[in-house]
Formats: sequence, structure tokens, C-alpha cells
Amino acid sequence: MTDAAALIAQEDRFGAHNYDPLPVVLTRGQGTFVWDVEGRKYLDCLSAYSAVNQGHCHPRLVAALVEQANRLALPSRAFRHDRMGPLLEKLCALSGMEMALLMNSGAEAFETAVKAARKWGVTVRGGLSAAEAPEIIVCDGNFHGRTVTAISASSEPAYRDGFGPFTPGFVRVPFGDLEALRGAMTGRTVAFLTEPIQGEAGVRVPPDGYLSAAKRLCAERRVLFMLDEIQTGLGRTGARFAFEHEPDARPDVLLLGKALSGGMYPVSAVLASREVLGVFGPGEHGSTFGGNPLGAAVASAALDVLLDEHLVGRARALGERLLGRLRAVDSPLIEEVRGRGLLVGVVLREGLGARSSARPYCEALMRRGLLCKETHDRVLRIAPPLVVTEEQVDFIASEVEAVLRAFEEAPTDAPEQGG
Ligand code: IF1
Repeated sequence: MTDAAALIAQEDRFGAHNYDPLPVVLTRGQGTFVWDVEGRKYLDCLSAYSAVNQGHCHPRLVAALVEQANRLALPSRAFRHDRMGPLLEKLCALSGMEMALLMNSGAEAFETAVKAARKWGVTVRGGLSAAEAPEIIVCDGNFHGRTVTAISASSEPAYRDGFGPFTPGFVRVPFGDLEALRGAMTGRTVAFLTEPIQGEAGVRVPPDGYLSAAKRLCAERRVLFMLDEIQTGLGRTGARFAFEHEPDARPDVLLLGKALSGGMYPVSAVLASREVLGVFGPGEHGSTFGGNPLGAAVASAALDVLLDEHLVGRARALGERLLGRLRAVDSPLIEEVRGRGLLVGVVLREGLGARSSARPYCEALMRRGLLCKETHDRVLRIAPPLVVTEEQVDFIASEVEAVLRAFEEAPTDAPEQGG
């Protein structure tokens, strides 16, 4: 049995099967590349779902982690530490928001935002009677995490089935539909929360102007406009934040995670005004690891790398190149190529039998040295680290085209196609 096979068997024997990973066992990463235990090299086109925007094992992030780990890792929030203030100020300067609250996972940022919106609505904005429960509007197809409250907001049976009862107070509307949003707003609505581009739903970009119009509508109704940029933020879409693709879509509440630490340590943040984050009094919210100096040191370095290496501009220019190259592929298998910056989805047509599922294409690409992941069955999600080069972008486009061509010739029931 190979090392890989033994490791897979060991993982399957002792680990819960809550994922269906590609059959590759990775052991090393550097920049845009990862290597498996047999020494094969792959171009990473997932970036850990956009957490590794700065590239794998970036030397500045490793150095920040090691230096801080040798000094102070976790004093707890019972005491202050010297990494907190500088990171908070850097985050607010980068985002233009007034204050931040640091947590660990994206789901915790979501939970924090839900708690803030509810308490803000009831104790600051008002307008709800004691009998009226605050409501938060979310979008069909959303993904905000795996906690019971996050899946309570989800429309996806696969994320919800079997895990109820659910947290009440979420109202769902179609993504991108402003009139549906308007119609769903009542006196109980305290916030509207959406991803600016839906990642898990298959890289769905809303109509131009949707975010700005939603923000205006929220302002008219004194409802918080909250954006989950945990996946789209920090350069991924070719702007610092995806809301910057529209003229005036700055949110009242901004959720960050993933690339906030460059994938080197779990750090998430909720950024908002003093009025909103002021709803949390001492001891009312937090977590053991939230805001610890180790994560703060890594996050500070991750933001420096983002700016020093001009990763936002790279994502914009190389994303345009990648989208252009993929859109130029004339294939009967492709329904649409969509996305922004280096967050790209290749949507396969329906009705092609086995060839409508993206998984076999991902497995074929894996055999050709390129790692990406299917989302929602028919979408190939392509999101390389933002340090990707022009040559590597061309390689990605040519390999995707080669696999598509192989599947074009394949009889519909041939699973082992493309490489
Ligand atoms: C998994 C999906 C992506 C996110 C947005 C919050 C979170 C995520 C927009 C929660 C996390 C991850 C979670 C990971 C796979 C991946 C994912 F497929 F699940 F939906 F990227 F699209 N908001 N997304 O994308 O952040 O708690 O994970 O730190 O759970 O399988 P987290």
C-alpha cells in the first residue's frame, strides 16, 4: 500500500467522513503550488476556498507566526496585549470602517454579526414591540458557515437536513432581486446580510447596481446593510473588497475571515460603526482565542503582504486574463463562465449526463497537475492564490480547455476522461 493509500485508509478509519476530498494527499505548499506525498506538484486553484490569497506558506507569514509563537500566543482577553491595537487600526484604515471585533472562524463572524444586528435593532434603532422578534433578511443560495444559526439562514437542504430545530428570525429572498428585498422588509427587519458575490452557490455575480441599491434601501428603512466578504474580501475579486466594484455599496457591517490571516491561522473580524459594535458591553460576547496575539501578528503580516505585493491589482489584471481566456473557449459543455477577479466559475450545461457534473473534470485536472473543486455539482470553481503568475494563468486556461475537449469527445458514461 502506498503512503497515500495508507494515509487515506487511516483518515477514513479514524476520521468523520464530513468531506469528499479529491484522492490526493498533500504534504507541502509554497506560493501557488502544493505537493502530494508521492512528490507530484500541483497548481492550487482553490486557495483553501480563498483563504490562501497570499500563497501557501508565505515567508513573511511564517516568520510572523514563529516570532509571535515564541513570545506570547494566548494571554486571553482577560488581559490586553500589544498586537491588538495595531491590528485593529490597520483593519479599520484598510476597510474604512470605524471599529472591529476579532473572532476566529467565518461562522463566528457571522454569529457575531447576527447578535450585533439583533441587539442594535432592539436597543438602538428600536421600532419593535416587546412581542416582535427581530428579523434578518438573507439570500437564497447563501453560505455563511456551518453553525446551527448559519444553516438556519441557508436554503441548502444538504447543509440543513437533520440538524434542526433551527434558529428563527431569518427571511430569505432571491439573490440579486431588489424588489423581493423591498417586499420582505417589515418593521421587524433589523438587517440585510448577503455575500456580494455568492461563492458556494457557484460564483454568482449580482446584477450591476444591486449592492448600491440594496444599501440605499436599507438606509431608507434604517436596516443594517451587512456584507459577508469572508470569501470575496481582501483582493480576491480584483478589489480590496467586492463592494468596491459598485459606486456606493460600503456596508454598515463587514465580515472578514479566511485571507485575513493568509490561511496561516484562523482569524475573522466584524467591522462596523461604533454605534453598532457598541451594543457589545464587557463580557457580552467573545471567545477563548478571539483576538489573540498569534492570530493578530499573522493577520497584520497578511494585510501587509496584500498591499506590499499589490495583490489586489494582480487579481484584477490576471482575473481579467483568466476570464477572457476561459470565455474564449468555445465548448458545447460550457453554459457560462462567470466571476470577478480571481474568483471564477465555469458552469457546465445541464442535460449532459455524467458530463454535467464538475467532479470528473476536477479529477481529470488533478491528473494534469491542477487542483480545483466542484461546487453545486455543475460548477468548476477556479480561484488560485493572488500571487499566481501570468504564465500560470495561461496554464490554468489551457488545461481547463484540454479537459473540456477530452470530455467533448467522451461518450457520456466514460468517467475516466480528460487526463
Ligand atoms: C466548509 C463552502 C466556500 C464562506 C462565506 C462564511 C464562511 C465561509 C462566504 C464560514 C466558508 C468555506 C467553508 C468550507 C468550504 C468553504 C465554502 F463550500 F462551504 F461554502 F468557500 F464556499 N462566509 N466557506 O465561504 O467561514 O467558518 O469556514 O471559517 O465548511 O466546507 P468558516
